Amino acid sequence: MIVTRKTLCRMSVWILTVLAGAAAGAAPQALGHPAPTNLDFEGELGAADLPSGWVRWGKPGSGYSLAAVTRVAHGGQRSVWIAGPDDPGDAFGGLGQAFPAEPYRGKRVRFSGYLRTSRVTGGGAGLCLRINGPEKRVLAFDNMRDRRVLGTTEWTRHEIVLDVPEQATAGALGALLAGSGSVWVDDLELEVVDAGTATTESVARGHAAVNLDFEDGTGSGDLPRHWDDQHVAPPTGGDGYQVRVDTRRKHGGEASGRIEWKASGKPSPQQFGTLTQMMLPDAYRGKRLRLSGHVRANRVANGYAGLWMRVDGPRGGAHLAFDNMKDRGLTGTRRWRSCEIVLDVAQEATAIAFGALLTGTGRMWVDDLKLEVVDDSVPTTEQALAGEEFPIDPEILDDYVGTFRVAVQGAGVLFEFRRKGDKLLVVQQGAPEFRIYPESETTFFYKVVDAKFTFVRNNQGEVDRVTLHQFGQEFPGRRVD
Ligand SMILES: [Ca+2]
Ligand SMILES: [Ca+2]
Repeated sequence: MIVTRKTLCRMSVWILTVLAGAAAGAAPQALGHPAPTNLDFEGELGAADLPSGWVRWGKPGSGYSLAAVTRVAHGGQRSVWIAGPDDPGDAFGGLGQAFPAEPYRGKRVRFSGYLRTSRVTGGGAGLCLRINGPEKRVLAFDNMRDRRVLGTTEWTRHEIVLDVPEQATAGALGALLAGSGSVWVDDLELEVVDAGTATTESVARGHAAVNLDFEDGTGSGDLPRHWDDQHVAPPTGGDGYQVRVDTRRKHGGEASGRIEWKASGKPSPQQFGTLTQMMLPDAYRGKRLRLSGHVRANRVANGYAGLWMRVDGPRGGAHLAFDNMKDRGLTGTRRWRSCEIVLDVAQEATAIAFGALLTGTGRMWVDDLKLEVVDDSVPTTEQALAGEEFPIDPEILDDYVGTFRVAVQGAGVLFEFRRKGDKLLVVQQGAPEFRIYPESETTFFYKVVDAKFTFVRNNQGEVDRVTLHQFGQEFPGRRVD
């Protein structure tokens, strides 16, 4: 199978989490307030003793306390106090509110406020501002991830400056704590500023592309902080691979990221382990992006070690560009080697995923990654996994549209083929849509996985069957719709 249900569930949860940013754990509901309200916390207390107009952010039960307090305030009588648990893991706590975007469209806004902290450790305390567009797309985002407040500090003013695009539908603002300790929040303000005020948008890019040198310690489950081992690209994989920070082998600094096959026996050809980050593409739209870094391999067999990068498009996962170094990964035992991937980031990109991967057995390390815009003189490394594209008459795609049931290892798996202009797209049982590319008039290949379909006509010339080619096998399918 191309994608298992388990992978898909994890994938969609992960993508939603990442795209919506830290503030999305519990998205604030529209509160019916015309604009941000009660920003000095002097108003009446609302439900659960929260300041009126505000809702709690973060997962319930993650150990964060949140209260309006009167003993400490920057202005007036009251502030809000957020306290983190001793062992916060990757959870965060905070408070926020939604506001309509209309009054701010086409303008630059500054969200500022005062924070006071006591013994904050972990990810830190910060303000957060998010601008949403249609279909819950995040148009602009900054949660101060690169400049959070740590330790014990007196009342200090902090700010976020973002542009609100014309297509913005709503905004959300708030304050959060990711870690242990306490933060007090007071005297927040949202105001329109002129173009002379620089945006802090550059840090929204840092929202995901962080800890590229693996020096930032561990996050959950001994993973390098801010890295994930989820498998956001099909096919399924991961089980049997361990992903860790390694302080013994490193290219620079004191640590690297390591992926190792830990299970007994050999992984199947479709398994792999990854280090993954996702980021918003805004800073890179319309540009050519290079991911470079250093990779080291130890006894890698029946597979390879390398970097990977993918540019996602709208509609839940259609891939615009992809390269996983399948054609040039490291095998055997190799000292640190410089690797790179170059992809174009289309205007319609919605996310960029990147990292390192290991297939087969053995162990790999990755360190000192770098993302940078390059000019058109640098060729892209995008790969077509199964050959070159074949020019076809797009009208022929109509013959392939429909749903087919393919027999895979005793199970009937439904694949729906759709035409969009001159493109053929395939969806497997509610999974995200992937484009498949013609290598002949009847055979179409995935770029994201080494698999392809061949359509078969009956005596009347109607396409009533399809064959899935994967793992060196053929799986027959019949049209059901
Ligand atoms: Ca106050
Ligand atoms: Ca390092």
